[in-house]
Amino acid sequence: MPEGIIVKALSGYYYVMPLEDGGVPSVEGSAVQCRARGVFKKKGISPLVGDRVDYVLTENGEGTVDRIHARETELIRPPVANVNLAVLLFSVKEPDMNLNLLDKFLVHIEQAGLDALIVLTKQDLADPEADGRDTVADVKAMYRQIGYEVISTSSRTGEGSELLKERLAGRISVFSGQSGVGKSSMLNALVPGLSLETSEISMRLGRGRHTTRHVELIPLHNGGFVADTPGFSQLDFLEIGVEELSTCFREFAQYADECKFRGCTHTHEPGCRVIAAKEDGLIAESRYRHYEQFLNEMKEKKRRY
Ligand SMILES: Nc1nc2c(ncn2[C@@H]2O[C@H](COP(=O)(O)OP(=O)(O)O)[C@@H](O)[C@H]2O)c(=O)[nH]1
Ligand SMILES: [Mg+2]
Ligand SMILES: [Zn+2]
Repeated sequence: MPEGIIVKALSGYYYVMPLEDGGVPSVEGSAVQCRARGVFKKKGISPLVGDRVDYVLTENGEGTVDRIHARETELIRPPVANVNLAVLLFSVKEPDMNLNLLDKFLVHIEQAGLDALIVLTKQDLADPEADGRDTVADVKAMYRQIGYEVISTSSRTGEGSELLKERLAGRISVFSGQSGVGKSSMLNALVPGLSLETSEISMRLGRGRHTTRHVELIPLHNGGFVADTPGFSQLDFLEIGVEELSTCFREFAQYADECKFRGCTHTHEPGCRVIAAKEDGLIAESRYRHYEQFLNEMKEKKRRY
């Protein structure tokens, strides 16, 4: 039975891109429009974009999804299966880099167990002289220190696109980031022939319009797939436990092990090694501040639900 990957789901149809022997998608061929077998519905299973499936061709050139292979991962927002890399795009300007949001994404990624790649877009707009100091370099150094890979790109100059392409090879990735940071422009630059809609940032609102709608996987020519997620997906902390939050800040771990009290929240406890590390400059101020903010946000949410 032929195998494929669901690249799009729309109005009860699943669009399956055939995989050749060796599991490489055949980018040249077009996707097969499939219905799912009735049995999935009965069992309450719905195929997801990103699912690897067996399908049969039916007489009209369409097909039927017959079996869903076991999923490696399953994201809820966006609803995509088998994602193993989250690419977090932040522009150096227009809109300004938002480290609070970056740390929020990282918390969710750590919790989901995905690899993260931080991409600082619109490098052509960076102007260290006008800014007084090279804030982009500071941000890079800070996140690299924690252990995240950070790369700089520009869809205008082509900077960083080869490296980014290499990182996406053979994986299913999601591109996440606020509207207007250049996700669609970057994908257009990476995939010859692709022409996703891009939009001017609305100056009045200070944020981009939402031009990307349903989830769709875009095949790259190196066996990778990318989901350009619809606009800015709302992140809340409802699925994360208060105790779990600090473990999602990777660099806290080595200090948290040595806190005096078990279950230390690293906010006020005597003998807290995390607070000490922050005071010694071993943990970045902004990371610690965001930890405190998220903790408060979580407590507030849990009170209301
Ligand atoms: N200067 C500059 N502008 C860019 C770059 N990439 C995207 N843009 C612009 O930023 C705006 C938003 O881009 P878009 O790709 O639609 O962002 P998305 O909402 O994240 O998909 C558009 O006006 C693009 O032309 C870049 O590398 N440099
Ligand atoms: Mg877009
Ligand atoms: Zn502590």
